[in-house]
Amino acid sequence: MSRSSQLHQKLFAQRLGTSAQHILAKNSVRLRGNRQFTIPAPKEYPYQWNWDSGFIAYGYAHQQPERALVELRTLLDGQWANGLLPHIVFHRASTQRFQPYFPGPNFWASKKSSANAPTEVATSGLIQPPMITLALWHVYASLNRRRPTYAKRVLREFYPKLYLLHRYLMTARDPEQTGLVTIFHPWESGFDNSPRWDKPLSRIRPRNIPKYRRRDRTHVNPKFRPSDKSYARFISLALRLKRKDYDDRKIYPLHPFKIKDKVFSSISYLAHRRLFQMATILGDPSADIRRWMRQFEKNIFRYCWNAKTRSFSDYDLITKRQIPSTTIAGLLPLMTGLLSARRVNGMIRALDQANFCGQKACAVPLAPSVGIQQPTFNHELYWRGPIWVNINWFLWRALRLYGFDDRAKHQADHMLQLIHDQGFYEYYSPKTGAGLGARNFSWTAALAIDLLANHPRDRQHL
Ligand code: 9WN
Repeated sequence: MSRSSQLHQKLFAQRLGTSAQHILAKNSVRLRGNRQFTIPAPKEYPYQWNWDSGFIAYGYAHQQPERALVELRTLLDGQWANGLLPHIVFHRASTQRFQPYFPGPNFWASKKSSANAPTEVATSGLIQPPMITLALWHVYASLNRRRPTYAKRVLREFYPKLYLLHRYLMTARDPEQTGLVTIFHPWESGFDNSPRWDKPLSRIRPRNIPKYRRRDRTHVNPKFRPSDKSYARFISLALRLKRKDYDDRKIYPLHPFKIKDKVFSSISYLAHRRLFQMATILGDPSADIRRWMRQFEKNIFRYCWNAKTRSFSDYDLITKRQIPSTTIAGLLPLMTGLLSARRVNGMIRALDQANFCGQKACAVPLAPSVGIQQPTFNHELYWRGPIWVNINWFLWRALRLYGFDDRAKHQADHMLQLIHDQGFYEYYSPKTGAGLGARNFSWTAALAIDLLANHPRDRQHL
């Protein structure tokens, strides 16, 4: 590489890294008692979201590990006594400072509904994938290089809460003991509006819903957001959970949306592995964690592998069938590292097809959330086609894991270039490459920092 192109790349990385740090700093909210959190995006998402904070902590970990710890500590302030880590924590400073959000703290009524809910802060009654454990491990690893004694103290502080969270996921959300997590609501998946949920959602007949006003279309173009029909079903499902006091034992027998989510479960599995490493370092490798791992290793194939599509399906506990849907999520269990070389190669080939924006079929060669040849594909509708940075980051990690280094580098280059050209958006159109949804989106910024730090060409800079 010539010196001038090296210099160009250095400047590119510096500029992008600095802008990303700037977004995280601007989206950061200070609370009392040394607590801080980062809103996912100004206006649209004014509180603390669970898996967002996990991704965000990855970004902080490189230069501000202490800030990463504060992010995760502040998230854990919302943890319930039974281990549930809510998908939104409504810190009071946010309520006072920002626009109203629906469904907000009064809708969820966490304190009134459940004795398990924290008394100091209001939360939602749903969960999200446990990125927190992966993020904490990432912060620990970076601290451990310089301050091993302190790093171990950090593990000791976080471990009991993380263990409680994993135990909740593997008991209340897996009474079948499959090692796969049951979600009760599409919002729990993080892939809220994905066609993965169309079929099970079609069973939901919204009734007894008090009048509500959607706020999610105030700050972003309404055509990017879910339809009113889907929204009514989301609200109806959330109300059913509240009416059962968020008590999993009451919910489980009759709840109409019970799905073993292949992506949530894959993230949980990776998180169990990190939890197990933490437990070993602390001298208490719990047999439970090992059991959860073994259950997943067997059952992800038993319940979710689909030989016809040669990818993974979600499993509907009500129909006792896989949910047929071909979205990018079908390839994400790649990240577990459990697949045979034959399966991996088949899935990488699928990624390289036009359907997933290979063969120059899209404005950028990054994976869209739904294949562009699928009937449900829409290039700008939330989770139904756009390119998300977190999904492509997962794929980038998977490519590295299986040794596809050049392919991974190519993926990282395109992600960074897209973010550089368009700005830090919530998602991007595969058709035009344009940034869509919320602007100044925190996890896009945080994962850009992580990509830059892991990217060979920029290793020395961040
Ligand atoms: C509902 C915050 C969250 C993400 C989700 C994403 C979206 C919320 C919404 O925003 O969900 O939780 O209002 O649509 O789908 O993954 O955590 O960024």
